Amino acid sequence: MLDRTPIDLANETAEAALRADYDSLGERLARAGLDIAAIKDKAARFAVAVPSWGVGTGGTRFARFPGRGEPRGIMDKLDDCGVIHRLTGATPTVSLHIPWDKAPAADLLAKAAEWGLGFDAMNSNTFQDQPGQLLSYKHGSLSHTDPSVRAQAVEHNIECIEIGQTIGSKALTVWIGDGSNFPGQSDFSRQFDRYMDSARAIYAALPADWRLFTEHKMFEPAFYSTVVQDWGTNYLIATELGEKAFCLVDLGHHAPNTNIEMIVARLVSRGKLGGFHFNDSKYGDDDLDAGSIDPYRLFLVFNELIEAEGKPGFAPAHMLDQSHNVTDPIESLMVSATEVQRAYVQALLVDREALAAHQEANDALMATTTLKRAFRTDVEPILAMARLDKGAAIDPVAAFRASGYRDRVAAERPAAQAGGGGIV
Ligand code: LRH
Ligand code: MN
Ligand code: MN
Repeated sequence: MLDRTPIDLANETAEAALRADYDSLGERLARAGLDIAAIKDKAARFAVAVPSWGVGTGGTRFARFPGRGEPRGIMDKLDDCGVIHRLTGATPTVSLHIPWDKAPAADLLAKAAEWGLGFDAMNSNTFQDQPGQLLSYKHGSLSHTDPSVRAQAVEHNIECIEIGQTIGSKALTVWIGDGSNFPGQSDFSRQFDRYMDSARAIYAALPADWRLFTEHKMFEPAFYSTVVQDWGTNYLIATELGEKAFCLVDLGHHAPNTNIEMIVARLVSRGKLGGFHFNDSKYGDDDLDAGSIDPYRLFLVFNELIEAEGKPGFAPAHMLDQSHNVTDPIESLMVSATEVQRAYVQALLVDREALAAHQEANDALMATTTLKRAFRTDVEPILAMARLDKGAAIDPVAAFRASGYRDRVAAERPAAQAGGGGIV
């Protein structure tokens, strides 16, 4: 556990300076007609889910260098996720990956309750073979040429729904590695038809109050073509399946320079945006920390989301999906959750009336300046005050380091072996 004392102690030292910064920002925002308290309340309500697999040290296909006190299983992972939420106040839910996180529902619920956590979307896994698995996914899963492999993959997804129902999850995220490595290896149309048949079978098993998220990805592990390669295919899937099916946008799953905020706007306009896997990238699916490379792009995504706020049924799921190779995963996830929240708050500051007027008048310079003005505002005092109000940490990383949590779990959890590559 992580008791409150280190948080309170760290907060006591930082509180006076924070109050001064918050008041001064409040005055500045008031001059622009913005009420800082209302913005802070929205910031406090903002939440982003943590992926259970994110709290372990990641790895590349070349190597994995484990960190200290790596979680041994889902119970340790939930402890780490609990710490992230306690310090940031922004990550009340955890997204599980099956079968990595299989455990009795009562144990999962009890551990989550200790930390005040809930469960976000369930993630299925048909991109790896598991020990004891009957049929291999080497040549695909939901789109495999062999109907028995497809049936096995469908069954697995249905099992994920069933597990999710026992722990209060309300969504299933499906990402597949299916694709091809050589021109001619697969018939694009027949492969996609097979995928759709399988997806329909999964959709048919979806409870009435659940949503199905499908996640597109341009490449990897298949390097010539993937079955769900882009938002266009993803939109086809969600549209053909029905009203409970939505597209999930993982920021890292696009070609460099893709205008992701525009994809977001298109999906919003057709009511098919399901949610996000936030991360950042420079070259491909780098799974770098959200906001660490291009915070402006993250802001522009949130600019579209704020524009869409209030539309009927608009409730995109927010989740981090990143891999930590050189940092403490708990620290990275705390910083990333805060970066996502920061982009949200900055987007709240955009003067939308002025922006619309500049757009109508074709004043490109003033339109873009309107966005930049919001982006340039340092909203840290708002985020920190939202945390302080909740009893979370003004400075989560400083409080985490002062708490000694990593040393404590390093003593309890045996050191993991360094080894070959892996996706997480
Ligand atoms: C695929 C992906 C997908 C998986 C996760 C482990 O690249 O983003 O969301 O579930 O990685
Ligand atoms: Mn993802
Ligand atoms: Mn990914």
